[in-house]
Amino acid sequence: MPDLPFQFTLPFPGLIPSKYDGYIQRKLSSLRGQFLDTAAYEQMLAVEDTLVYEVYEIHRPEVVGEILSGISIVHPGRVGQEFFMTKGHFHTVLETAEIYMCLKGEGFMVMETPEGETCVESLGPGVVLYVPPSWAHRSVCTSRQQDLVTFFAYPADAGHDYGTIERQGFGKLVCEAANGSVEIVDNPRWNKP
Ligand code: S6P
Ligand code: ZN
Repeated sequence: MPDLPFQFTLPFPGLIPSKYDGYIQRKLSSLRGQFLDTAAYEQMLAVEDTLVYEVYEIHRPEVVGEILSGISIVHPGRVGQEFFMTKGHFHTVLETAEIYMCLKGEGFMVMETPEGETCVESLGPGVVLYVPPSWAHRSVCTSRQQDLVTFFAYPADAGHDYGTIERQGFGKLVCEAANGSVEIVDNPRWNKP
């Protein structure tokens, strides 16, 4: 844990924090059930358990008033027509918001409420996104070459509810269209709340 107050830098080009005390790697196997094209998923996984995204965290005590921040890096790739993405989650303390700032790459933040309202916002360098309290969120990398790198900050006591999204999915998917453009489509397998 750093001395207080503390600072860190996000050096170019990698943007990996100069100090961090948490590091998470999520591979294809940890996203089972989330991609629409299950045949493409199984085929890809049989070849390699590809690294989909990485998270660097600057931890703080999980108490009211503290803020946890870090860097999320989603790598380019697709499963079938669907772009690589994070698992996505609600916060366990539902009424906690989160700020994201995109530092590099191209993509989207897919969001939805417990009542099934959906919203998809585009991300690019310099975009600051406010994820309101109660909105589940998932970041998606749509660049074919570049990582999607975002800085995030949220209440340190928020916690993560992954189970709800694992069961119901998100209402919107981010896919590559036949002509190569990016399209947002309805998820036919969404278990709408
Ligand atoms: C945490 C925050 C991010 C994500 C990260 C990975 O509240 O939203 O740090 O944890 O982008 O996504 P996920 O859905 O695997 O936690
Ligand atoms: Zn979050």
